Amino acid sequence: MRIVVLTGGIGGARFLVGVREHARAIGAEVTAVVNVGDDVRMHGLQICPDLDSVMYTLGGAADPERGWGRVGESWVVKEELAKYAVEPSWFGLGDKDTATHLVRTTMLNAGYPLSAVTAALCERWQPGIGMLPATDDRLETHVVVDVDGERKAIHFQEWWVRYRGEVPTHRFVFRGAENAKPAAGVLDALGQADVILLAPSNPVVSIAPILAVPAIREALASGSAPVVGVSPIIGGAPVRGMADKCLATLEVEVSAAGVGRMYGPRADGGLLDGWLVDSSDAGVEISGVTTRAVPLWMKDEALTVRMVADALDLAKVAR
Ligand code: GDP
Ligand code: FO1
Ligand code: CA
Repeated sequence: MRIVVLTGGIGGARFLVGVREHARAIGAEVTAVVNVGDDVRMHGLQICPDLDSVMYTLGGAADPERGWGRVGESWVVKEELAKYAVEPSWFGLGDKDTATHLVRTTMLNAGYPLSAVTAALCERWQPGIGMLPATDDRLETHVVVDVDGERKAIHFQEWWVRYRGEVPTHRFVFRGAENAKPAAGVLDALGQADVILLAPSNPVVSIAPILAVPAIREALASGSAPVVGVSPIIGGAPVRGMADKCLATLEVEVSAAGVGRMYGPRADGGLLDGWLVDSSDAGVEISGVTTRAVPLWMKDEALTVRMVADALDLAKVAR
């Protein structure tokens, strides 16, 4: 069996730990297609937060408390940059993490596509699954906001890290998406998939930028593999992160039903055949989508494996 997972950073990464474990048990092959909308160039370095969250988490090196970057990190580079008073001062690069960005940027500058660079980085981290960026092309999430009485588009990282999303926010724009092509390997993975899972990642800034690549959206819509999504919203709130702020901007209800309806039924131009919601959200109904309620808190690996097994089980009935 071949499983493809569309994913963002930490929520998706934790889900993938369960997918990898379950896949080992049933002899399945896993490919993650990872959001690149968060990617940003800072101090001349190309930073890919979601790819790194997935790579470090599956490599056993992620910081579980902070939710991004490396465990046991030190901050000498950040402190030294601050002494030079260089901007952006609001964005911190850990020392260990910086080595990753140096390797990545050197390879990108030498002409390697991001997919090849990611494969090279993964030789060290051995994530145990295939990891592909959604696209090798430049695709960045920008956010239209009002700051100092002026309406402008800022990078997603500035919106989140500098302003914590606490500025009047109008919309999200996936710059470059329209002309972006799926990265090498993505269409093959989707075409050969027996099931496609949408991780419980942020629907607005992690999953939507992947689907903004026209050929990826098309492959999901017209492919034979069932698509099952896992709700990142439990009891009307995101477990952590900014999904509530993002959904509010789109005027989508912050609920498992709201996100499920936003994704919509595949039979009707949407994405989903199946939608997994938390037990506490039992009773959610979305026309044209098979829903099921199971525990969705990824408190440990065993619970996450159960969730994954439930998602695969739902895929069978959701065709
Ligand atoms: P990011 O890119 O680092 O923000 O991470 P993702 O987009 O992959 O995941 C963020 C989402 O994960 C948030 O919207 C959370 O609600 C969701 N999330 C985190 N932990 C859990 C959990 O235990 N269960 C579920 N269902 N969702 C979770
Ligand atoms: N998040 C912060 O809140 N502050 C930071 O200084 C910061 C730096 C950073 C550097 C590399 C990286 O991969 C992620 C980083 N993040 C930081 C997390 C990131 O802003 C977001 O949480 C993700 O993009 C959301 O997926
Ligand atoms: Ca993200």
